[in-house]
Amino acid sequence: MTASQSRAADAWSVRPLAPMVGAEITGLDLASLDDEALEALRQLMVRYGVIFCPDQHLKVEDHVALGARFGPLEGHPNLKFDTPHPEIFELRASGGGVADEWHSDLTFQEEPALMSILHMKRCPPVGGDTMWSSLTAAYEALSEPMKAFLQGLTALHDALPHNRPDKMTIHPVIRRHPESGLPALYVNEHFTRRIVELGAEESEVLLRHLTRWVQQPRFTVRYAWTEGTIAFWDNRATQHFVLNDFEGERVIQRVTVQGDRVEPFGQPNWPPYLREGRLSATSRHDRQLALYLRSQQGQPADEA
Ligand SMILES: O=C(O)CCC(=O)C(=O)O
Ligand SMILES: [Fe+2]
Repeated sequence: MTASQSRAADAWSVRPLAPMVGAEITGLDLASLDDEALEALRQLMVRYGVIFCPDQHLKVEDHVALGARFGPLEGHPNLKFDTPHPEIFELRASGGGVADEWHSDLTFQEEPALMSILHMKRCPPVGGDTMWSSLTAAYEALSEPMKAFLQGLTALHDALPHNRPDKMTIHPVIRRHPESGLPALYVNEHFTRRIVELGAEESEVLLRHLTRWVQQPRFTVRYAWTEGTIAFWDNRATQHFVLNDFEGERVIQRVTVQGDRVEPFGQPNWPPYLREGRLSATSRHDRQLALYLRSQQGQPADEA
């Protein structure tokens, strides 16, 4: 942090909540941040993966305006919400209906969200916590041969959870964080379907292992909300999960900052796995991958 940025953040108190991810920041007012303070906040988000600012109670317009200072905002590509502002994504849940599968947001897009800013509007007295996991810590804890192996691979992600399995893209399994330069393990159980360069059975076993690996408690933080808390998470280096364990109403509002192309860490270096020869009963396991690859070459999907 430069001297001028640290001045802006001097009055803040930053309390790490877990060794690998998450910090709570107090002593600031998100409704009146100057540019230096905004930059200091962004750097804290990159450093901690997710940061929480309690007692903010931002107005909707201020929430949207704050988000827009971090970059262009995006609405949700698949889900429609009746909210006061097109850039606000609002989730109302009464005893369930929350995102209780680990994910980074929107990884089925070529350019997945860079970060999200969530305002906890209403939360139950107990339950409905959200967890985050550090994908850089998850990567770092892998064995050296596994790290080297994964750097050569890419994975297919799709929007099946939003009933849009036709929306697909491929990302490197290990991504380089564009700001920290650190490698992050970039597969998640919600949107990642297939390791492109492995056979279907191999892919299934490896994805199961990796998506569970990132969920280990040692890589995570669990946050118990209070109303008016604003959270900022770095969607390039974390996954999150909401506990579906509460009674009563839980309302969040979120704005999402557009991301950019996912850069590989290392060099994906194998061709896609596509079996030669005649179709058979097991060909169905390769069908989605074949469809995607053909669509990229401009070939009609029905030939797969
Ligand atoms: O409700 C939450 O705590 C987070 C929900 C979620 O997955 C999201 O906003 O991306
Ligand atoms: Fe999410």
